[in-house]
Amino acid sequence: AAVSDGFDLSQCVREPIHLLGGIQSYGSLLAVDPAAGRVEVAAENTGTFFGVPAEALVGEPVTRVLSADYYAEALAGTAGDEEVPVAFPVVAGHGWATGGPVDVSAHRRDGLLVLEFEPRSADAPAFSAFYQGVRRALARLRAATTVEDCCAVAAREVRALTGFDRVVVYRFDGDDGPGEVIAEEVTDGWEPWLGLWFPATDIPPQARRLYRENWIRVISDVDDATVGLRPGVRPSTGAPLDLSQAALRTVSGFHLEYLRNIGVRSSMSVSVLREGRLWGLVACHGAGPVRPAPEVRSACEMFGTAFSLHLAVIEERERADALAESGRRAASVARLLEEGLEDRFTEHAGAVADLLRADGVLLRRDGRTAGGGDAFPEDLVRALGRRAAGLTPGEVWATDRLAELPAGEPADDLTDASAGGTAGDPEGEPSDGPAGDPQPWPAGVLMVPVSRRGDFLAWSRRERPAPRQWAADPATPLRVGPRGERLTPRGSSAVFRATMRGRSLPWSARDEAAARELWRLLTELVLRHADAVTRLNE
Ligand code: BLA
Repeated sequence: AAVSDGFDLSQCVREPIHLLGGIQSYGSLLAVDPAAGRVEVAAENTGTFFGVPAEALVGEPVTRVLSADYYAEALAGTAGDEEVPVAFPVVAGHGWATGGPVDVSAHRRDGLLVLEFEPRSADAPAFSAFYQGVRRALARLRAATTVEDCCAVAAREVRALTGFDRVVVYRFDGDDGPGEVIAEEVTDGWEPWLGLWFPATDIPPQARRLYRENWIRVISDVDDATVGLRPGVRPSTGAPLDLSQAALRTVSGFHLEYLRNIGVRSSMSVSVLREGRLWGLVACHGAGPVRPAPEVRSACEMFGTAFSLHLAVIEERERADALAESGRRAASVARLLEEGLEDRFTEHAGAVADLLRADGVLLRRDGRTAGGGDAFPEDLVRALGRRAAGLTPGEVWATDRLAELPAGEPADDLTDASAGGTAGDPEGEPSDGPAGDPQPWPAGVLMVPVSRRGDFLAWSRRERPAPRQWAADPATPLRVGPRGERLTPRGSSAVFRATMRGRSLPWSARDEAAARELWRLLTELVLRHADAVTRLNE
């Protein structure tokens, strides 16, 4: 577990955020056993909500506070499908302290019917006006043709639907990685976050898991006093009611502290998924408390789904275009190499390297090498040769962090100097660098084996040049502040620049495709030249 300044970050990872046993106080909650129609769990504010205290409600028929018609509607609306929640407005019943209309949201969880009640605020949008907003948001999304456009539209339209002060599109780097703000719409006077990276620890893994399942969450007021549930622990399960899908779910105290420290009072985020994985979030912040009506939340959730689907379409198209383009470029590079592979390879090394936007390129055949750009250190060439011998020709192997490979992985044989038995290992080959002075390895390598004897074609990349701008030191993402266990403020005013040490730009699917295509064309080329065939397959 990472410990920074006395705070144990593993606490964040262990916190079961779906079982915190509390809700936000602007609403109330009842969980009903659908077979018996009796309340099994009640929020502790039912007294002020329905005029019946929680302890008097548990075990009672739910129809004591909710009309039989409304209850039947909630039951029927969620019957048969545990995943799909329903929402509808009701008129406050007898004895209700809220007065006026109340929105009810219902879903099934843990075998119970979970009913959430929110007083409908006077400024909730009228259907017609609201529907126009949703249509417009979807139309603009449909018109977006690039990932960047798509994200810009998402930030703008979610802000228009909700009125939050800041809306960002935050994209993750890997499933449990840090993330970058790639689009933003923000109120004048707020510091811009566009381009900032935030440490992975800001959103722990269990939160990411929950956000894959439940696509929206609202924090109405970071200073709200959480309302407990009764019973806090359900006797039948030995655990608090599972609030994974509850709109009123109270959130982690760590995260509330985080939000206070960045100076916001309310928050909402919508999941963006790509092939079942959490690609990013549309994250929103407000200077004051908010209470988005259920249909506004649904609209944002629906927009998030449309955004996720549209993103997939765009990414697929960009990918197909890039593959076609890299195929064409590989073909033109292959033509340059038509006669005399080795000689031509050195002559046109620049073009071969450019094909993958690499810094160096190397072809190793029968112990001889040809190439250009950044030189491949001799020990790396040997190690790659051993690696290549274990792969099938044409099978791409790549890493953007050569130095970080775990033991047992290629680094093992990449650093093992004793494998002298590999066929064609060119011991004593002249090296580019001074003898005895090992040259630094590149940060990333992509390799395609061209024979089963350790011949290969490889590209290298240097350490990624551009430092990331971090909103907090990624090495010490959390520090205890003057008031105890506080997460330190972050934002553009304290930008922390750090380069990802020892990592190159990652190799894309397009890079792999281009490498494979060049390998295929070269193999064809070599096969066409009888003399070369003997050389390649001797
Ligand atoms: C949750 N952290 C979150 C969420 C976001 C962030 C968006 C989802 C909840 C929400 O919508 O507010 C973080 N918000 C960000 C980031 C940006 C943003 C990175 O706008 C940048 C644009 N957080 C910490 C540390 C811990 C931690 C050190 O910084 C652990 C101690 C925990 N964050 C944490 C937890 C949750 C969370 C537990 C889940 C909250 C919940 O849903 O209950």
